[in-house]
Amino acid sequence: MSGDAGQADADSSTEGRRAVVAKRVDSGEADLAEISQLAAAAGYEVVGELTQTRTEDAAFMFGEGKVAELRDLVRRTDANAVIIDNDVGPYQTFNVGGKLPEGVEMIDRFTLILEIFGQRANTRKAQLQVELAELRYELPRAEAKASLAKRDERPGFMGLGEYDESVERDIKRQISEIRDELESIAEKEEARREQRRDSGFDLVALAGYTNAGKSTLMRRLADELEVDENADRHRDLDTTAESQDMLFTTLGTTTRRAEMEKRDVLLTDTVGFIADLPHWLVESFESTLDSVYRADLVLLVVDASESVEEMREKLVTSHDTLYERNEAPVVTVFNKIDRLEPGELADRRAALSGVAPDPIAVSAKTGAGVAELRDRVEDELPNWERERLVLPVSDDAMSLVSWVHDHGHVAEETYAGDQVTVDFEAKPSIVARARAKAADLSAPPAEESA
Ligand SMILES: Nc1nc2c(ncn2[C@@H]2O[C@H](COP(=O)(O)OP(=O)(O)OP(=O)(O)O)[C@@H](O)[C@H]2O)c(=O)[nH]1
Ligand SMILES: [Mg+2]
Repeated sequence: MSGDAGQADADSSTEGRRAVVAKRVDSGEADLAEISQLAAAAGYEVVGELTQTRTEDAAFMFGEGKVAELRDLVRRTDANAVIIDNDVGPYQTFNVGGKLPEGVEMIDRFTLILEIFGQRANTRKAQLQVELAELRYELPRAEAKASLAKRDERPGFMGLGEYDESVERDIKRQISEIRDELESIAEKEEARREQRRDSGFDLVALAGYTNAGKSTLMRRLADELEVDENADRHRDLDTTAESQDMLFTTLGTTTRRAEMEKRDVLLTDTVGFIADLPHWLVESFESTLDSVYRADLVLLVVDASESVEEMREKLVTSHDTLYERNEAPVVTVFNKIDRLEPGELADRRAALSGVAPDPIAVSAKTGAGVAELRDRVEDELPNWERERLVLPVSDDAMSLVSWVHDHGHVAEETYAGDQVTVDFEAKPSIVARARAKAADLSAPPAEESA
């Protein structure tokens, strides 16, 4: 054993998940900040770091000398996992793994993210999505194995090739079963959204990178009440305490009511984006983002305390993700302005005006700017219609008036003689329904007129 163990404590008895993080880049300087945050989110203590700038080695990803260095670092730090922030192929995984001390796990960026999602998937939907992603990760590997085995096979009984083919078929069958179940969950959610719209709610979704402050902002804007009774029950890691400074604290969706000046809004918090995810992983979690894609308004939250370059990159990726499917207007929210000097905010606004034309600056933490954000939400939501109904006073008319109160914003309600007049604003669909109900009130009952 070498003596220069650095800060590695021999008797540290934490959870016992100790990881060395490593990354290779073709040029420039490899940045380990994000992979380290992801590792922490998965519950690893990062005990060592290693980077290399060189072209990819086909057999080892890193240069062979670097792999030897990696092995020494793993020994010195007593790590039991190596997390590599590169797209490591199966062959490379096998080769590097062979050079490492026995029992040391090899993890890449995608499997690490899957691990986090797996640990936190506490709804049926989230679990299905994780399973789907895992199966989609396995499928090409199983296919490769089956075709290799088939090639080497000798004629005869059920050979390895056939066995591997049946594994492959099994994966495909499971994938299609999970897809079906996810689809039926999505249909139920869509029905629920429609029902909420019919009740006069506007649906607003929070989107943005993980750790931007979406959940904190949600708590700031929303009333205490959580509306998702049990359909898609989800809790943050710790709902009562402060949000954690950690990637992917929110995985499922939470919807809460938020009262604006006039409009009743249902606010949905959801999973954050992250860069460089392979398409199979993104697609597996697509339905989590349905509440974003199908909202009436999207608040795109960015951490304004990051550098202009980081913000730009994240804004561009977010817009790409959103614009593929989203039709709702998007309002950009610069969050965490409590961390900025006043001049810095102006600089960021100017520098990013191309990707974020008219951002609202807030601090979810201190509440600064949140009132302006509420006003902006109301301005940007699709317009309401104004209507005036004159009804003969009766029990039915009174229940219609209270329905109108529940579903829209009543400006005036006046009684004159045996008539009541309600002057109100509501969504066009609500106005149409109120009119129809009013027409029913004044028309003679159907049975008698027949
Ligand atoms: N200084 C400061 N910190 C903030 C602000 N808003 C959020 N944070 C902190 O940023 C971290 C992430 O906040 P979250 O609300 O969990 O972020 P999120 O976007 O929901 O993250 P995911 O659920 O992981 O996607 C937490 O440590 C928050 O306390 C803010 O306005 N100012
Ligand atoms: Mg969150």
